[in-house]
Amino acid sequence: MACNAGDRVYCGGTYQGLIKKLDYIQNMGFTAIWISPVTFNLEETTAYGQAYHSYWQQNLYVLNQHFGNASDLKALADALHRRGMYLMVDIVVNHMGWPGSFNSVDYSKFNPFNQQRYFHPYCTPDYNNQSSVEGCWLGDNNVQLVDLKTEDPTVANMLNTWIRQLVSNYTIDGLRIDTAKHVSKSFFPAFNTAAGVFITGEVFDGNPTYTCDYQNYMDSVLNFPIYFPLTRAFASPTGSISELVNMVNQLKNGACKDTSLLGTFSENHDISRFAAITADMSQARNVLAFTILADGVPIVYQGQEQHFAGARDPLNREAVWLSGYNTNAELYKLTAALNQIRNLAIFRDAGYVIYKNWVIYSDANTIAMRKGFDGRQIVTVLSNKGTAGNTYTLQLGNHGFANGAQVVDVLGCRTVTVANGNIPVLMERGLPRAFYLRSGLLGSGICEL
Ligand code: ABC
Ligand code: CA
Repeated sequence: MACNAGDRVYCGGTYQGLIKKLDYIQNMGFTAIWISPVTFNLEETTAYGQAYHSYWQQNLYVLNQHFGNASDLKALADALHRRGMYLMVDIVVNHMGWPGSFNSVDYSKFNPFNQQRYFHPYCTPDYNNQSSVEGCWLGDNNVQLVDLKTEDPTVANMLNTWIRQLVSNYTIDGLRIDTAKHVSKSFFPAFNTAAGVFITGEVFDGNPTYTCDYQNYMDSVLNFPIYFPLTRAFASPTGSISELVNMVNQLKNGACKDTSLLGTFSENHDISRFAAITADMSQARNVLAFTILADGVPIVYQGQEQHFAGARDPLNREAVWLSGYNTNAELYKLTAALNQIRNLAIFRDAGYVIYKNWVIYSDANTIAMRKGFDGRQIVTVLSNKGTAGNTYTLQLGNHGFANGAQVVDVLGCRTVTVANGNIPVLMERGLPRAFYLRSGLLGSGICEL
C-alpha cells in the first residue's frame, strides 16, 4: 500500500497487519515490540494532518479504531505471548489533544477528563523553568496538547485506575511514558505501582543529571544522554569518540541509578534517522552495534534495519512495508547477528545484563568495550572511519580473555588467538567487531559453530 510519510495520514498499519509480521521482527532476535498509543484520538484533519501517530488522544476508554478493535489488540498480545515475546505500549498521561486554539477547547469531548478543572490553565512552557515545563501546554493553535493536572490526586487516581485496567485488559508487559519530563515527578511512583509492569519514560533531554533523576521515580528512562554523543561520534571520522566515552563513564559511575535498565536507542520517531545524517553503511553498522551491545534495553526503531533515511518528523515515519520487508538487507542481517550474540551471552550468563559496559580502549576513531563476566564477555570494537577506512591490526588488551584463548569476531566470523595479552583485531572498511570465546559459541549455530 502506498504511504507517503509527508502526507501525515493514517495509511494502513494495524494490529492484524503486525501479527502477520512478527516473524520479521522475531527473526532479528527481538523479544518485545513497542507500539503507538492505543487510545481514541481526535478525528479531524488538522494543519499537521491526522492523528496517525496516536499522540492526540481524547478518550482513554475507547481504542483508536484505525489500528483495530479490542479483539485485534488482544490477538496481538496473545500472538506475542505465544512466541515468548512481550508487548510494550506507548501511553500519554500528560495531555489530551485538541484540534484548534487554546480558547476553543470543548472539555466535554474528553473522557474521563470531561471538565476544565482536570487541566492546567493555558500557558506556554519556558524550558528554563521546570514547573513551567510540567504545568504549561505543549502544542500550538493548530493542535493543542491540553495539559492534565497530574499533581492533583483526583486526576492521578483516575489515571491509575485507567492504567490498571488497560494493562490487565490487554495483558500489556511494559509501558513507554510519553512526555515524561512534562509530568510532575511525584505522579510516577504510584502510577508505576498501579501499572504493575516495567515502565520507561521519555525524558527528551541530553543532560544526564536532569534525565537520570527520573529513574528515582520510575523503573527506567530512554537513554537520551547517550543518544546525542553516540550519533555524533559515529556520524563522521571526525566525530568525538571521547565525548561518547565520557558519557558512558558518567552514566555508569552514578549519574544514572541503573544503566542496565535504560532504553538504548539511536533512532526514534521524533529525530532524524541516522542515515539522514550520514549515508555511510559502516557508520550505520557501528551505531547499531553500540545500540545493541552497550548497557540497557536495546531499542531499534522500525526501519532502522532497512537503512531508512527520513529526516525529521514526519519524514522519519516511513512505513516498513515500503522496503518489502527485505530480510536480506545489510542492517537487517547485522541486527540479527548482534541480537543473536547478545541473546547467547544472556543465555550463558544472566549476569551479562548487569555487568556495566566497560570502555577498555579508545582513540580518535575507535572505542572498544567489554561487557560480561570473565569467559562470558562480549568485546566490541567500533570505528567511525566509515567504508573508506584503512586496513590495520589493532592490538587490543584489557579484554579479560586468557593468552591462547580462541575468540571469534561474530560479525566477520573470523577466529583469532589471544597472544601477549592482546586480541589482534583486523580493522578494515570501518567495520564493527564483536568477540566471544569460540568454545562458548559451539552449538549455537553462530558462524556455523
Ligand atoms: C506536530 C507535527 C510536526 C510539527 C510539530 C510542531 O507538531 O506533526 O510536524 O513539527 C506528537 C506527534 C508529532 C506532533 C506533536 C505535537 O505531537 O508525534 O508529530 O508534532 O502535536 C513526544 C513523542 C512525540 C509526540 C509528543 C506529544 C511527545 O515522542 O512523537 O508528538 O505527544 C519535546 C517533548 C517530547 C516530545 C517532543 C516531540 O517534543 O519534551 O516529549 N516527544 C528539546 C526539548 C525537548 C523537546 C525537544 C524536541 O527539544 O528539551 O523537551 O521534546 O522539540 C538536546 C537537549 C534537549 C533538546 C534537544 C533538541 O537537544 O539536551 O533538551 O530537546 O541537546
Ligand atoms: Ca504537563
